[in-house]
Amino acid sequence: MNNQKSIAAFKEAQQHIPGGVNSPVRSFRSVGGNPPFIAKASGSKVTDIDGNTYIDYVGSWGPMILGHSHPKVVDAIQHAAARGASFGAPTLAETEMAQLIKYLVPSIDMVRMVNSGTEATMSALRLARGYTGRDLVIKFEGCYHGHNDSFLIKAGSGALTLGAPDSPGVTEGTARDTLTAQYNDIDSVEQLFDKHKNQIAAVILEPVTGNMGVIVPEKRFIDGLRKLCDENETVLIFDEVMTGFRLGTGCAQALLGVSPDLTTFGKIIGGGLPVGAYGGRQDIMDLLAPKGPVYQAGTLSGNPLAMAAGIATLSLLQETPGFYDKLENSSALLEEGLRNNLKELKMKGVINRVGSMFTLFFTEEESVNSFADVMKCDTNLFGEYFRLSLESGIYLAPSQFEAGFVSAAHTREDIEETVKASYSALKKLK
Ligand code: HOZ
Repeated sequence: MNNQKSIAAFKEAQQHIPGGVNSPVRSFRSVGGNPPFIAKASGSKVTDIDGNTYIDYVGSWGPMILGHSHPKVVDAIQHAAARGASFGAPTLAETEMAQLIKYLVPSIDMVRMVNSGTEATMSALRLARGYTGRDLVIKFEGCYHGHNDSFLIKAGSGALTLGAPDSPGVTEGTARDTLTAQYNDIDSVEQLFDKHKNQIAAVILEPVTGNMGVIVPEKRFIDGLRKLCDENETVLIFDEVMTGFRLGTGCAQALLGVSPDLTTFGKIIGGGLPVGAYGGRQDIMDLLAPKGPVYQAGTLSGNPLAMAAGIATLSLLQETPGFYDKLENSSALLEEGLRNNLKELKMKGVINRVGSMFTLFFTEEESVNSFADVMKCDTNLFGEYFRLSLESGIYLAPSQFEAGFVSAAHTREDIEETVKASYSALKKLK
């Protein structure tokens, strides 16, 4: 595979952008090799500046559930752009987006648009603190909620990938206000509630994790969180930036049968454009300025292009008959293929999948249900697998601690080709 142009581009980028990238995992630092610089994308595939085409399971880290450059989304963006890129004033599209989210997610009474998932979680936490008059927040080790100071404590995703789960630059005071518990371990949460009576403003989690790889919450855990938050008048925040509209139109909360008090969104609701949102119970959301005293604002919030792309995407998800069934079928086919590969080659590994989110963990363990399990994975082996996959035209997330995403544009042929390439890569690793 010729990647000379990408190699040169990365070298040049490193002269001007820290690490050559605008988001750390993209640098391939933990897996080795040179990141392909992407020139264009269509459907299930991305093409780099050297002309190599890959079957893409990154999907811009989640937003591209319809596949890249879906004609209806492109059309919506083009029309919106022609009417004006940004006004800093109310538009009809913002109300339409809010109505759509409320209609699809029953726990949302009111919703506020922002520009990224990071902004959404940051604002939701401030609101929870304003509502409860308390300072402390509980997050889970390995969960990632964007790069706000409060959440860069034992964080997942790029922070974990690059070995910096607790970032320098976060003040001691902020770190003190963030308590960490263990995912899928309700007792670890209960202990924190016992120790910090009437001081915990919020519990935040990825209801199905993606940022330490895919982990499914046990029923006792997720139901237990709801109960503990109710008993302690603490705000339960589901960070559905990744899972929102990925796991169904009702998001992970519908799948799990648990209603959070607040939910954060991003990715899919922007159809590939920068976006975020947070919403939930009326009595909490009413505290937001200008109605209430909790301040949050943004020049580009509710941006017309992002609203147009998001509305087009959400509309297609709910209007396309059997959309999520088809996605489930393609994803199940991929899972089955990967499982068969491991079995045939007599190799150890765990595949976790929920709908179109999946992770192949390189581990000797029988299951991966916790952060401790994730930490037992062989990241060097993953790195080798990643590079071999890329070499054969399969573009996976460049970290063991991330989810892969299947889109509606992935065909049976794409999946079969992926399974075949994965077999060859695994065989070389034996
Ligand atoms: N940390 C992000 C995914 N969990 C990566 C974002 C990006 O590099 O675009």
